[in-house]
Amino acid sequence: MKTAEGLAEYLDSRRAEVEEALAAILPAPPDAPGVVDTAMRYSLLAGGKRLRPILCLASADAVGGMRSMAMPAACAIELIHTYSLIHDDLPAMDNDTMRRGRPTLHMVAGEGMAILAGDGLLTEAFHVLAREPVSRDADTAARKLRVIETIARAAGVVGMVGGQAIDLASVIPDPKGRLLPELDAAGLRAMHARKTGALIRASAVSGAIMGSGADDQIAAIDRAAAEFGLAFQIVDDILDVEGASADLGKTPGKDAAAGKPTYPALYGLEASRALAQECAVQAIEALNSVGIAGQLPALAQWVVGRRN
Ligand code: GRG
Repeated sequence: MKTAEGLAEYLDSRRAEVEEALAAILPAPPDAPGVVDTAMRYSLLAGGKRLRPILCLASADAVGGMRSMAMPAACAIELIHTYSLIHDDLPAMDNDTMRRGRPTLHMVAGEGMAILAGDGLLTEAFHVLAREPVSRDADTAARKLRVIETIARAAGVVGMVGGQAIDLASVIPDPKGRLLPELDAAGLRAMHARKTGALIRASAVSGAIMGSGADDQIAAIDRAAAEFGLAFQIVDDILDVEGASADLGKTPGKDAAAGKPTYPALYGLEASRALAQECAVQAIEALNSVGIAGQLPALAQWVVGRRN
């Protein structure tokens, strides 16, 4: 495994590449009307950890592939992730006012434009996946198609949209009008596997596919990413309890205030931390089983220690 410093440098380099690619990926005016273009870029280019695209690139690296082949998928997933955050923040969903350290898009552009910016980002993601990498090679075309299927499944009702629907329906008022979580531990895990886990898995799997990974490598990366995604979510729940707004770039304490089922609410903070660490161990074991070392296992451990 690389040192912590090695991972930090790796994250910085990949993040810089992703920022550069994202800045160039959307159609610009006059092709796109300026008003929706501005709204899309406001949210897309507002920072963010870029965890999903980095995971995609790291997976291409892990199977010995070319990162440039995975960059379109990495960007497409960040477009989809950004759309999900814009829509999640809307008054009809989480009704949040801060995201990525700035006012949410609907606060500055209005709800209608925020909905359209989200729609635009989601659609452009599939435009990018169909278009890039530009190649006449039949094997590359087959891999692109497999990635489109993987990402569409993860983003849709089988994955993220389905998870969001379960989440939206998961808080019920009791007779005294208090909000009670409707999900037990298994239900919570299944909801997160769809809502945040599916896109994280698709990020890693898409990188491994575009990096020309072998099937056993892709399967192991998928198993590891499922654990990684759960660890990410548990830590997100912990940070929502412990985190400061300045670190998170969003409003902390919202889950508890909304009566939402969370890992700390179900297990307590200490057990939640142990659960996240166990997920990282499982992820690393899955990668070890096919001989994958380097940045991917280091990333799995990093996600457990993250502070934002
Ligand atoms: C609206 C269809 C639809 C889906 C929304 C992913 C999602 C579903 C909502 C996000 C709600 C949320 C805050 C979930 C916790 C985990 C999560 C996805 C956090 C945000 O991702 P980060 O931490 O954010 O990677 P950055 O800004 O760093 O990209």
